[in-house]
Amino acid sequence: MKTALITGVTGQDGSYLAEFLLEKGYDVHGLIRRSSVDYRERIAHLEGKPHFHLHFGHMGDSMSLIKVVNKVRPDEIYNLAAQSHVQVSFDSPEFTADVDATGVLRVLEAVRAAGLEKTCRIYQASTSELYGKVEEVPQNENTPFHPYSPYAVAKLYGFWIVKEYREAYNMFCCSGILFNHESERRGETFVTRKITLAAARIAQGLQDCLYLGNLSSLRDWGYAKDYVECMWLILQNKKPEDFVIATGVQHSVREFAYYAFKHAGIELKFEGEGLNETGTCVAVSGSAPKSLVGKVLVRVSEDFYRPTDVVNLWGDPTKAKKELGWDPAKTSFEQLVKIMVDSDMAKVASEGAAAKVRTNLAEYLEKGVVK
Ligand code: NAP
Ligand code: F7E
Repeated sequence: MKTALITGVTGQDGSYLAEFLLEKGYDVHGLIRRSSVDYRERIAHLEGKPHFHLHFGHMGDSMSLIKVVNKVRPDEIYNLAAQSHVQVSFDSPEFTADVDATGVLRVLEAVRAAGLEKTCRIYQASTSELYGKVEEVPQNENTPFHPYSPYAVAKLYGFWIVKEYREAYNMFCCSGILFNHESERRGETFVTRKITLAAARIAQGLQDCLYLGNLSSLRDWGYAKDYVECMWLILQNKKPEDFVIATGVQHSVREFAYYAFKHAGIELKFEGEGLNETGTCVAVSGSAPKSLVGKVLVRVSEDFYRPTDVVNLWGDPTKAKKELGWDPAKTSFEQLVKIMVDSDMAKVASEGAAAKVRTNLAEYLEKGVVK
């Protein structure tokens, strides 16, 4: 039985990866940080399983990482822990650098301190944000990096330190350069989940309007459940190498909103430009209230614009397809939107009025202010 350690196990990807590795017969260990509230919703269903174990630690604390790596002595480490929100990285740049950049170094050094550098394989959660202010479209493993946020700059250090340890110490450590991947478990302040939750709340009369930032921003969105398989495949490869993981299909934030609302029974028409663009309901179907017709349901707010925004991400997954046999077309964009909207329609229906309170809190958190 192989042993894996996942940092960031409570996150979107960590929870899917833990499920995936347990199904493969791994002994799975996860790193969690202490919090004043017990927020382990995404892994609650795994707790108590005989091959699932949790350890306290923090990416900013070398001693805790050394202790956990030494105790678990993993065959594989998946380093997924990060301050992963790009907007938040402008508000907390130093913390982001400590966790997302130096944190990677701490994990690599913990492996060396435990004397596991010859046996332990390490996956680093790298990101398409490295391409930032893109110099080529679509982006592949040879596209130059141009990071465009404190988050991306921190992740660039992570990418290079992994490469450096691979070359300097002959360690099997690799980066997956993953493009955006979403799911029903996505954090509520990332744009896709913010949209699917709002579509569900508006369709059920619990929210009046959705405020977004740059509607023209383009992303290559995949399904997180498909992407964790690739993390594993990267570590099963013969040679330690870096891979772009993407679907090869690009859509705008506006298109994501259009399809999400449509699936919730609300047909939107977008008009205007920039801050004056609006999305108006022109028809309804299913159980969506007829009173929505004619109402502006999507507006643009400057609050959600970023100091520098990455606007043209589009990945080329050819290498992963050829060398790892990974299928980038397993879940289509339309299926992804459907999975997320269906899940949020059910969640909002079960939460009722409480869903309204959560809307406000999520918006304030993203703006960096809690009123
Ligand atoms: P996520 O849902 O935000 O999860 C982040 C995880 O990191 C959570 O478990 C969080 O713990 C943990 N964490 C944060 N700071 C920590 C610290 N100081 N010490 C210990 N744990 C800490 O992110 P995700 O979407 O699953 O993404 C996983 C990784 O892939 C991240 O590194 C992200 O930057 C990267 N990535 C994501 C995407 C994407 O589209 N999802 C694309 C490319 C790369 P708490 O639950 O306690 O907060
Ligand atoms: O923004 C625009 C926003 O926050 C996507 C992380 O997982 O993927 C994620 O980072 C786009 C940006 O994700 C709103 O300006 C418009 O252009 O969903 P997001 P992200 O910044 O792409 C990468 C690959 C990671 O590595 C990260 O960890 O959407 N946008 N209006 C908005 N974004 C948000 N959040 N909220 C809005 O209202």
